[in-house]
Amino acid sequence: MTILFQSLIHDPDLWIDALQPALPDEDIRPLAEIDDKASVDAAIVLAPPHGLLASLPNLKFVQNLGAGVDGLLKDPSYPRHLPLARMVDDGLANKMAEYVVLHVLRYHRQVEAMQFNQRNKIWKWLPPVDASERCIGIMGMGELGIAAAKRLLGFGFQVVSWSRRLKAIDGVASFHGADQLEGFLRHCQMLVCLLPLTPETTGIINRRTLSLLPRGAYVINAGRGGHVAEHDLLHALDNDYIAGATLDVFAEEPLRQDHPFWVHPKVTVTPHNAADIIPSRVVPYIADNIRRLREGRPLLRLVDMKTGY
Ligand code: NDP
Ligand code: OXD
Repeated sequence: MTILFQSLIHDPDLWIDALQPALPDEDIRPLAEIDDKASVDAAIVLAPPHGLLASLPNLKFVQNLGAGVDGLLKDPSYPRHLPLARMVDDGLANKMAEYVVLHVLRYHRQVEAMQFNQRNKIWKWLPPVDASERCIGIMGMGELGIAAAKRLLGFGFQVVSWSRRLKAIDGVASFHGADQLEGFLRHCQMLVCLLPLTPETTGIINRRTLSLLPRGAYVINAGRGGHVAEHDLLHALDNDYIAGATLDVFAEEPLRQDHPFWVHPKVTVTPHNAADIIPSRVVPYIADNIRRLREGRPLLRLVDMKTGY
């Protein structure tokens, strides 16, 4: 049987070269080299074209090359009965924690104000704020949220979190469930979104939830673009309720040329690169799951189709 490798952004040759030594007995091929769809029984994919996976009659297992599986599940023909593993990796979590720390510190240390002053040759002392006086809220306290929270605690920030189920993490005040969202938001001087995109979380950063943040709060979204009601965020930025936003993910990617986020003075745009995987780190996880599949052992890091993450 054959393993299909397909990715919208990764070089298949590079990945197959990395995978093959870990799975020497497997026939791993890029989409262009699959002659017989019936030969494929496992697929390693990132953002496959809609319909592709449903067209593989003997498919038994899907390994997503990312942590978020919303892109796969929005394909109406996606074969939801098959086991789907997502990417969970310390390297990815470290990268995301770096991204969160980078932008939290940028706001905390007023870097934008200093850059403005430098451009205008203004020597101005800005009063410092102690990290212990800033409260950072993390929405989505999974693999990535926990890694980010731990780093932020190390800088002395107050950290609060919001998840579906209660969390017990030293130093973090945990809020959970829809009923506690408002209480959580009221604490967040900086709101970091690391949620998966599901029907429950779509549009969760909207006019109402933004208005529950303290005036002058910042928003950092590295979850998915679909979490943000873009017009509501622009409105809150333009009327000075929200002080700034750092956005790595967008409803439509790449961000279209005429999108107001590109030029908005309070918005930092990054091109969906907060965290990415590297072959040397994740090949062992992928290979382990393929071996488990072959040996009929339980697969790891599976998505719960009921919750969608
Ligand atoms: P996890 O599945 O480990 O964690 C998801 C978290 O979100 C959990 O804490 C979960 O709660 C919480 N959650 C889910 N649904 C709800 C809800 N309805 N209400 C409250 N909390 C909810 O995911 P990861 O941390 O691995 O990844 C999170 C997301 O980050 C990915 O889905 C992806 O969209 C995004 N991502 C972005 C990248 C980038 O480069 N920008 C890179 C990688 C990922 P509970 O713990 O109770 O289940
Ligand atoms: C992911 C991503 O989900 O890179 O892994 O967005």
